[in-house]
Amino acid sequence: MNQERSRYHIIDRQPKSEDILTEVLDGLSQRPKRLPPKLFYDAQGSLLFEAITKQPEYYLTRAEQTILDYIQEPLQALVPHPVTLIELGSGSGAKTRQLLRHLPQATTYVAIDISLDALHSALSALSQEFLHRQFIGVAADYGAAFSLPQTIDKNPKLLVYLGSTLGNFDPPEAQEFLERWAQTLSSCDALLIGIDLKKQASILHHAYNDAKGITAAFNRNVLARINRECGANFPVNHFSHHAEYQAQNGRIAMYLVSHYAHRVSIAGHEFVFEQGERILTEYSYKYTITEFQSLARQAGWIPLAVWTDPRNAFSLHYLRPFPKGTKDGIHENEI
Ligand code: AVJ
Repeated sequence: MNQERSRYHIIDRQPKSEDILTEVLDGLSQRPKRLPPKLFYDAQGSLLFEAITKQPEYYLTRAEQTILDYIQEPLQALVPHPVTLIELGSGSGAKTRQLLRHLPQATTYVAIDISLDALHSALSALSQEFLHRQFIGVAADYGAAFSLPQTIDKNPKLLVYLGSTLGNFDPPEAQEFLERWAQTLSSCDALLIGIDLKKQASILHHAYNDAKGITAAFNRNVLARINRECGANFPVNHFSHHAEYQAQNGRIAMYLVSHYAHRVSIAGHEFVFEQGERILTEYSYKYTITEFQSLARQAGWIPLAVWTDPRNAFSLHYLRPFPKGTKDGIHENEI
């Protein structure tokens, strides 16, 4: 192994335990009780998510990687030279490796992820493989008001948001999120985003109920994390994983179901659980290509290209922000 010091720089704006506690108390005070999906990704949760992506039922990651491989040439041609890649929710960096290979014009790579541990392991590996690029990590909640680090260069930017993570937002939130980035970026910049497609309910069901129970462990891990970080006493093994496709809303909904009636105390606050009561831990919205494109247009983006895998399971979209001062990408005086 090359012992050379890896060349990357990390800015730590990770949410602190107090922020996590506030969100937990807030979510559990709602009816139905809920917990935000970003809490899944502590060190253990990030590893469990990696394991999910390797399960035979979880087609999303493989389908997206298939698309990334097969669009190498058109993508390289569409993306500006040089370009700074900014990736939201970079996770293990497996797909980033593919992108960096395909995009020699990407001189700088900025990874933004909620997990500091995941950032360190991804950036140390990537920076040893790609010696002539600049690597910056930002440990932050990119869903909250987020600003890019001042230190990044003035190159055009490619915002990368893979894995269909946009699906964690409900459609109005997703639109707001996309609007915010359209405002932040300029019309020379672009967005590459992965979106899971609507499909047969049984395929979706199995993807979120894998036979080995990795998704169940991932779901329950959030309670273990809250016990550890917020001084709570959830009986973790007395909650079961439940995931279902709610076709009327086009989403997977994931819950933790309490086996019996009990009380949980969290930093001096008490929460009552009925037998069978559910905590909503995640939505994962699915779109058709036209549904996503119209959402993106309403948020200020022009869809320029879309690709799918051979099974039409997953889609990858390339978009650019409308030029500023225009609506629908058309100058007012052209209408
Ligand atoms: C990382 C949000 C894209 O919704 O499929 C996987 C998370 N949850 N299995 C998804 C997840 C359960 C995943 N995203």
